[in-house]
Amino acid sequence: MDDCIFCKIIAGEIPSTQVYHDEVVTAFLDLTQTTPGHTLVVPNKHVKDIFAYDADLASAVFARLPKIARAIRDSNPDIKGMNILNNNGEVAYQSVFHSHIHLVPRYTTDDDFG
Ligand code: DGP
Repeated sequence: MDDCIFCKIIAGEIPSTQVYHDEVVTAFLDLTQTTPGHTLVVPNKHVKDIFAYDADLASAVFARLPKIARAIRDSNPDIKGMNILNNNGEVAYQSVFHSHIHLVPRYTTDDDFG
């Protein structure tokens, strides 16, 4: 998609801090860094949202999450957990309309912990 910011990131036309890439997904740091290490896992194929996935793409994308999540966790001993989130549609707070899964590392030092 010509005007899709995530397609441009995947193509290397816009810089990002990439943490993982293979033939199915690209993972890069979210600009907003809700917590340090906040990562987006994005299908290389442009799909708007979860409603546009077929079963094969869903299997391929979601099967990669544990490996990427472990790599993020293992990068920092202070990461003790992780929120995994996926927004679909404007009413669900999706703001970039190329499907993506948020991996948000959680720390015992997070402000709201405890
Ligand atoms: P969502 O609201 O679920 O659609 O999340 C979109 C996320 O994308 C949001 O947390 C910020 C992030 N984002 C938007 N533009 C860029 C960008 O150009 N680069 C990176 N790395 N992240 C972006």
